[in-house]
Amino acid sequence: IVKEEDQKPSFDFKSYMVQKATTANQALESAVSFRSPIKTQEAMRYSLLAGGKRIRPVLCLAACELFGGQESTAIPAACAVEMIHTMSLIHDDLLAWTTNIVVEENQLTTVFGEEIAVLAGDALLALAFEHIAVSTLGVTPSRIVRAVGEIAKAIGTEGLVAGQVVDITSEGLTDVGLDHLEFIHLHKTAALLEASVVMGAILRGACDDDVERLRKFARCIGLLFQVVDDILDVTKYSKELGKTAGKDLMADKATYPKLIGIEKSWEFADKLKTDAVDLLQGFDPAKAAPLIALANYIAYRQN
Ligand code: GRG
Repeated sequence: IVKEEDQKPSFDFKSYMVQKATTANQALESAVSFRSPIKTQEAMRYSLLAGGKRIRPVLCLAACELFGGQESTAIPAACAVEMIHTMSLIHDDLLAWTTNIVVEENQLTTVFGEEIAVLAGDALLALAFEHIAVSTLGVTPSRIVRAVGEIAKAIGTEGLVAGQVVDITSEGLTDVGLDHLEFIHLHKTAALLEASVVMGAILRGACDDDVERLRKFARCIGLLFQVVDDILDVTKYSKELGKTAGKDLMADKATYPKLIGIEKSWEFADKLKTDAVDLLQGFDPAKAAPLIALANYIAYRQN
């Protein structure tokens, strides 16, 4: 796809990402301090502070700032989405572990064992809710309750769990169509991006119309994230002639390139990115610049 000059040249996306990710990392570090029982705390810190692009917290902060909010308003919610993201990766890895799929040496389950990994995931899930409820300051209780409702919906049977269930029960099926694939991605990936963005907006007091506009934006970039991921998988795979065990096991998995081909997958990605950017028209361009740049980043990233 042809890279468009959606970003204002004055906006330095790289510095923005570094600054917001640093804020998120510092807040996460102090949210999961050392305390007893030390084993679970260590495991939580090991997985939460291991790195990662921090896209979800940055989206949450950027959405809050779109409406003139401060970082401090949305930082507990931003940490909470990263805690949920991390716990979902832990539980996803556990599934691979229990089904004997080759796992990485530094994975939580390998380092701490299965029982501690389950508990660390559970504790992160609980901490996410505690953190939004207790640490969000200067925001009305009704906004906090709405934000909590959004994140809860993104996790359960209308969100991540639904996506994961449909994904695992589709493995090996030969008749997985586009609607089915879209359902999986909208729930497994887009739901948490949606909660991140929408919580940032709600906590700052955005009106319902704006919240719904941002919800659509987030769904576009969530799906975009996964379409690009599918394309990158294929392009990386064709470069790696050695083919790893993980990729071989994914051979049966439905992906956009498999269902519609690489070219149409790029066209779809391009449309999703354009739709996402269009949804931000009408907002203050300077304040919308970070979210537009994030959409571009998701579309053009290399990993
Ligand atoms: C949350 C209760 C609860 C259950 C979880 C296991 C499960 C149910 C869902 C699986 C969700 C899953 C693993 C989705 C994939 C999400 C995804 C796109 C991961 C990659 O995100 P990046 O690239 O990762 O943002 P980094 O490493 O940068 O943080």
